[in-house]
Amino acid sequence: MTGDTRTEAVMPHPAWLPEAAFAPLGRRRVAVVGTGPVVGTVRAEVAAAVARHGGRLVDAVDASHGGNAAHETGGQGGADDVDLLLTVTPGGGDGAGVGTSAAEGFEVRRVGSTLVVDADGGPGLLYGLHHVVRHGEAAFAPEAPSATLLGRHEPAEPIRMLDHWDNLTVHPVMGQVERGYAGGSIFWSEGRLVEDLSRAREYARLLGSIGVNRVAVNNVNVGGVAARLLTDGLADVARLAEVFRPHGIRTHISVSFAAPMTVGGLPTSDPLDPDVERWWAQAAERVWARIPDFGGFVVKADSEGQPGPFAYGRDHADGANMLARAAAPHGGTIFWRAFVYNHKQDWRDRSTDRARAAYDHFAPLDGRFDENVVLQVKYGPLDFQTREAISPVIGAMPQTRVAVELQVTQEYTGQQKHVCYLGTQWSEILGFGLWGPGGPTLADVAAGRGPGERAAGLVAVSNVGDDEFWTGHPLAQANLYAFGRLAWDPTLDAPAVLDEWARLTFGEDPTVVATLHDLMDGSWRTYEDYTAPLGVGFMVSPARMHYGPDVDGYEYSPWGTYHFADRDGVGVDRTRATGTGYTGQYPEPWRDVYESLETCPDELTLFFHHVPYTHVLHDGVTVIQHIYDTHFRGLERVEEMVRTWEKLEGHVDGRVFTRVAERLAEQLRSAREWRDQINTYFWRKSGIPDAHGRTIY
Ligand code: GCW
Repeated sequence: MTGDTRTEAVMPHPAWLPEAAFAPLGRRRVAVVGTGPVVGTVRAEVAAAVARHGGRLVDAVDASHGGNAAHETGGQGGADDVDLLLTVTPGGGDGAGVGTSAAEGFEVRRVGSTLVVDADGGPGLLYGLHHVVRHGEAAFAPEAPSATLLGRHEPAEPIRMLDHWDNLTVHPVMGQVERGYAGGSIFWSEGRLVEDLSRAREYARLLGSIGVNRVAVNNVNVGGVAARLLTDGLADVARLAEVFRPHGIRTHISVSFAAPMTVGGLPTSDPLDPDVERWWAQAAERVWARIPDFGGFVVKADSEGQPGPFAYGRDHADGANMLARAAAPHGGTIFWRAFVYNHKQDWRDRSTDRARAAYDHFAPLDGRFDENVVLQVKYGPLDFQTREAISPVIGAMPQTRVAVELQVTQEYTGQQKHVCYLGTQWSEILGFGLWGPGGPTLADVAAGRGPGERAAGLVAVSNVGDDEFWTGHPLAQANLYAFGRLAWDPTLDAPAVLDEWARLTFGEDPTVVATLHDLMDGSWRTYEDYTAPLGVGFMVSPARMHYGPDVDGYEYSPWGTYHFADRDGVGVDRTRATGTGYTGQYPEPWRDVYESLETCPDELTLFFHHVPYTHVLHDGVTVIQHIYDTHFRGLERVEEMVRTWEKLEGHVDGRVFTRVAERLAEQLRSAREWRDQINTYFWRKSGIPDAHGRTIY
C-alpha cells in the first residue's frame, strides 16, 4: 500500500503554507501591533518569514503610535518605515474574541506606501495576514491593485468548523479514524492524547490560515474511553485547546447522550430527569472551569445505534435543550446532529423513505430549540452522496439555527485514492436557492441571512490523518483548503479557489498551476460519471467499507439506500402522486419541479423518479444510454488525468509526484471496475445494447 512510504523521520508536507509562499511578505519591513495569543501567532509568522527572506520585523514599541500614525499621517509618521502594518484596532479583543465573529473582520488599505491591515481582533489579524500572503507579490504592488486585496473583509459564515471522526483507540472495524483515509489520528493514541503535539500544532496553523474557527476532536460515535473525555480526559482536551487557541480556534468534543449512565453511574439519561440535568450542569462546570473558551458539545443521538432521548419518550428538542441549559451559562454551543433515521428498515417496504426522515423528525420542532443549539444538517437527505438533492430540512426551520454539514473526508467520493475536487460540488450546494433561483441560498440560510435570520454556519468532516501528506492523496489537501475558503465566502469561484491553492502549494509556475487545474477542476463530475448515474447513490461495496462498486450491495439491506433496479427500470419514486411523498417536503418551486419528470433536472432523475430504461432525458438521450455514455466517458477522463499528471514529473516534489502517480493508477483501475460493473449490470438487467456497440461484458 502507498501508505507504507511514510517514515518516522519525514516532516509532514507543508500543504498550502510552504516557506516560499511567505517570500513576498518575508522580504518586507513589517510591524505587528496588538496583544494576545492570536496576535502572538501573527507576530511569530512574520518573524519566521522575515528571518528567512531578508525582511525585518519592525519593533512594535511605537505600536500604538505606528497604528495611529499610519491612520492619520499616511507615509509621514511611524508607518513610513514599514511596507506592511498589521494592527488590531485599539480595543479589539483577542483572547476573549476567539471564536466570536466580532473579532474576525479586517480592513485592508494603502496609506502612502504602507499596506495597512486593521483588524477587529486577533483572529481578524491572522486572517488579514493570510489574505496578504495569498495575494503574493501583488499585495505589495500599488501600481496594479488587485480587486480583491483592499477593503473590508469578514466571514460570511460565523461558524466554520471541522469535525474529526477520530477514535481514541483503534476500532476493530473502522480503524482509528472512522471514514479516515490518511492514517491514524493526529490527536489520539491508545486512549490518550499523543505525546508529541507538533502535528496538531501544524494542523491548527493550517486551519487558522483558511479561517476555520472551531474544531471537534473526537468521533460523533462516542465509544469506550472517548465517553470519559468529559471527566478523566479533560486535561488532554485542555492541552488540545491550548494548541488551537493561538490560531483563533475553539475546541469541542463529541459526547454520548448516555454519559450520565455510562460515565456518571446514574440509572437513566432521561433529559427531563432532574438528576440527569444536574449531572450535565456539573459536567459543564468542570469543562469550562478548565477551558474557559471551550466551544461546546457535538451530539449524535438516536442515530445508527447511538443513545438518545427517544428511549425515554422525549423528543430531540427536549434532549438538545437539556444540554443547552448546561452549556449556556458558559457561552457554550450544542451541535445537535439531524442525521436521525431508521437504519433497520425492511427493504420489502417501499413506503418507508430514508430521505424523509430528518425532516419528519425535526421540522415539527422548529421554534423549540434554545438559542445556543445549532442543528447540524447534512447537505443532502441521505448521506454525503456524490449527487443527491438538497436537504429540505435546511429551509424548513426558520426559528432554528441550522448549520450545514459537508464531508471533506471522501467516504463516498473516492476515499482519497481518487482525485475528486469537491469545491465544485460545495459551491453548487452552497449557492442553491432554497426557494428558487435568485432567492436566499443554502449558504445564506446557514449564515443567518434567510427567513428567521438565525445564524450558524458550516461544519465539515475533516480528511486528515497522520499521513505524511496529511490527506493520503496529496491533491486531497485542496478539499480541506476549499472548505475553509468557501466557509469564509461561499460565493468564491470554486475553480479560482483551486488555482489559489495550487499556487500556494506548488508555487507560481503557471504551467504547473494550469496543469493541476486541468486535472482537478472537473474531477467531481468525472467521479460522478463513472460511479453514480442520475442521482442514484450507494452502489458501493459494503464489504470494502464503501469503496468500489457493488450495485446490489445495499439493495436487500436494512439501511434504506435502494435503487430498485429491475428489468424494466430504475430509481426511487419520491413523488407525491405515486411515491413516498418526499417531494412534498420542499417549498415551491422545488416541490413541483422535482415532482414532474418534465421539470426534474436530469442529474436527479433517479433520485426522484423510478423510470423505464428507455425514458428520454432532457438532453435527448435515454436513461440506459446515459448510463453507458457517462461510464465510458468517465474512464476516458481518468485516462486523461493520468497523462496530465505525467507532464508534471520533474516540476513538482518527487515524493508528491510518486504518491499521486500511485493513486492515479489505482483510480484508473477502480474507474474501469466501476465502468464495467455498472454497464454490465444494467445491460444484463435491461437487455438493451449500447447504441455505439462498445464492449459491455
Ligand atoms: O456517512 C455515515 C458514515 C458513518 C458516520 C455517519 C455519521 C460517524 O458511514 O461512519 O458515523 O455517517 O455521519 O454519523
